[in-house]
Amino acid sequence: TVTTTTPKTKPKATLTPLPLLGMEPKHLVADFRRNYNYRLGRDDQSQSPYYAYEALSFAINDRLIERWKKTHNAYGRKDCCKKAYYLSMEFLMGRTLSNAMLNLGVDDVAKKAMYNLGLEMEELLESEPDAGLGNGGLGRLAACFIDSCATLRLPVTGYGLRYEYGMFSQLVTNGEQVEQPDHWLRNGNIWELERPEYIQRIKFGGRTEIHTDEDGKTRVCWVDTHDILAVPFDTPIPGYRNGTVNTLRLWKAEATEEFDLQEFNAGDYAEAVAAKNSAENITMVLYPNDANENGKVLRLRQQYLLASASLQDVIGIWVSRHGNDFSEFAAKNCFQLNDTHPSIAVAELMRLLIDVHGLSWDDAWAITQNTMAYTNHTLLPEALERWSVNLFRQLLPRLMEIIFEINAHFLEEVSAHWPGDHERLARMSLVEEGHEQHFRMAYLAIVGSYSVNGVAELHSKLLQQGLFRDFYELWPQKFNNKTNGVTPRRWLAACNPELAELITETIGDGWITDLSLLKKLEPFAEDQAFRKRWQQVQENAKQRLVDYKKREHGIELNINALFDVQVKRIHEYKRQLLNVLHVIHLYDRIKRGDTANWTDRCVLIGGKAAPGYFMAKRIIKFINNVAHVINNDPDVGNKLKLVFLANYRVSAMERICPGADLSEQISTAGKEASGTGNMKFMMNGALTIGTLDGANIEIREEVGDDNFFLFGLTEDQVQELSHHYDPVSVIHQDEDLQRVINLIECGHFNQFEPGIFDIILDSLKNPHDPWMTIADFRSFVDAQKRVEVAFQDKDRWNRMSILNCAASGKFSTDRTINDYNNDIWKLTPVIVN
Ligand code: T68
Repeated sequence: TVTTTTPKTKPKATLTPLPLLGMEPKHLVADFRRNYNYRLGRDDQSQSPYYAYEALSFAINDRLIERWKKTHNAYGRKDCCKKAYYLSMEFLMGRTLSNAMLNLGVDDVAKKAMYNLGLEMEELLESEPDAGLGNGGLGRLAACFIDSCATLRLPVTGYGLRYEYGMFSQLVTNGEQVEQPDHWLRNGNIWELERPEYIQRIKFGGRTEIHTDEDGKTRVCWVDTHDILAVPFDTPIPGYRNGTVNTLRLWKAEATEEFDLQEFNAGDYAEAVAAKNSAENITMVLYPNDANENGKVLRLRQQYLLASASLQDVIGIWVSRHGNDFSEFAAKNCFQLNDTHPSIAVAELMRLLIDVHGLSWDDAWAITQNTMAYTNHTLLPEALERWSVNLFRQLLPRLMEIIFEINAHFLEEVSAHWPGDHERLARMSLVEEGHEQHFRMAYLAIVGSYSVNGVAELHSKLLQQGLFRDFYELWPQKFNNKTNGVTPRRWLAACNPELAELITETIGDGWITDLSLLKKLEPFAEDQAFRKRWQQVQENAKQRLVDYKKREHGIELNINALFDVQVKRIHEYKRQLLNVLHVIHLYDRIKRGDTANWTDRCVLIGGKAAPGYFMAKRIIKFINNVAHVINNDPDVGNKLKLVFLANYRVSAMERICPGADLSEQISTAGKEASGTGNMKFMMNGALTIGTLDGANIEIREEVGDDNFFLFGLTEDQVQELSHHYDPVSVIHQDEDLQRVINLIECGHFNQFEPGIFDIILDSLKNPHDPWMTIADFRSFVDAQKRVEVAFQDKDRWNRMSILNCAASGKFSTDRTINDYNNDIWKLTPVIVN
């Protein structure tokens, strides 16, 4: 028999702390085995590398959580240090495991541990699904930003949505894009932690009433609402080897309990369960449109859920410490709005401060205008969000009232500044009049913020001189530039370990957290032995890309060819068509026998088209048809290959950018806000062929004219030419171009599919073609010839490649985030022991 003695008084709970988890191979091996056998219940019989991935991930995640709690405590101890919140509808995180191991400093150790267990790390990493919760650059920027914030020890939380389905995965059938739902959570997500204790309630629908308190104060009440719950799921975001682990908090929509009860009691059991789904649908799927507003109710619900849940979360913590004293709120909190998608936060903060916490309009407005900051990511008019006022009236009646009131106050300010200027008043109003009224969300964001920034020098300048000119004239001090970047941890250290090792061996490892140190590589461009090693590393990276394509897609690439890569969303302004016209021109030269001094070339194009964007989908079909003809023509052989890379995504870029020779950044000048793929390629030693657009301009400034292949009209020239653009006569005057167009017109690439490329020809020949593809053809072909000459001189190419990498220091998000912090957020770094 066992006797137990119970102490008289209940002992204090001692759940924490535990001794720190070990970081040696033996510790990881032990934890891996425990997870594999007990948490996952597997044995040697299960061959799937997926379980091995999960078992290792649990071990790594436990180590993140230790540091996460310490970070949380450190932020708390700092007597409410100022914090920033990055509000974004998209966080395009990609995979987590390898980045987590790198940042924790256990990457080598874990590799050894897995090796000792007879497992291949590569295979294990490959079985992690991408978290594809974003469309493209904007979502990936948010992911790079939170990596840099943690690395810079800044107290910044990311707030977003936990979509059940991320960016669709792309199949290509008969040359056409077919979308497949991306149920990335199907096997669970070991990196997230549900936090039911921070659930928030979100109102929709209903109506407003004015209530008068005993003291005669009036208060607006938003009543008869259909509420839903926002449930937070947290993911740890580790800094680079500094003990800091920040939080990415993603909201999931769920039905409320009484919502079920009412319906159940009415006897409509099945209907009640079905209605529950309609609440949970809100965070079901990521909208796959980049650069296009679409005005759908579900999208507005998503936006409001993000804004309201995140603000309530922050205010809840504030009130728990300061009660209803908001005098210091703006000094301690800052919300960065990632485009206008979360801009309803401006009105929601007003609502919470006034209706819920009893502040006056003026006090609430002063706080709002001192806490919100807005980043714009596009000049394209079709991307600017406008919401129907009627939709607001039905879905968010209280927010509609608040926006009208903000507008009334704002227009008074405009009138005072420009008395009698009615046109300007109409231009600047938050309400666009017309057949139906619309709210202009970008204007709401500008009016409600103390900072407005673009994402590259040219883009910020064009915002000030064009799109937001009136606002710039009113408040020049609000406007600023923050040139984008990418995190060097994922985009160099993790994705290109061999190059990273060569760099570290040459200049030390300081570059990983201070990328400007890459400058030290510059003198090595003149070192013959170093150039040889650089070339070998680049060739190995190409070989890995070749092997991968062969293994996964059965595609044979010629390693000696120039790898000419364009990967990004498919959009007319990005001009994948210009790239294909050049490929057809090369094909035509081969067919004509004009191949003296030929440079073999593999042109790789990848990217997803928005499912509703017909032209973009037709461009994918065009690329695939041209590829089919060229790749099967025996006259072509190894001279030229065109490959469409299906299902381009974060994890694909991690393989692609180390193996690229040439990076195509060929948008029409003035259309690409910044670009960030351009930076990833440069960092990995690819050379750029590009227009004077977005961050290309700054890339060229950093690396020098001699090491950049420039072509095309400038933004000014595009503007000027638009008044008298005549593509047909340009075609007539250029024999090569004429031949290319003829080949397309005669159906060479669509022999059994008559007419399918007519819309492409029509758009190219249209004098109103805003992308001016034909105008830049000749200059592009000439630049491509300069690329070939450079590529044939291996020594020169290697020198240029080294110089590109050496000059890429500016394009680290560590620099970008330091700029945000110094100019906008003004946070103090917090050291975590
Ligand atoms: C991109 N924008 C810019 N938008 O195109 C790119 N849009 O130049 C820039 O480098 C990048 O942002 C980061 O600043 C986008 O990626 C979207 O994805 C998007 C999504 C939904 C709605 C509108």
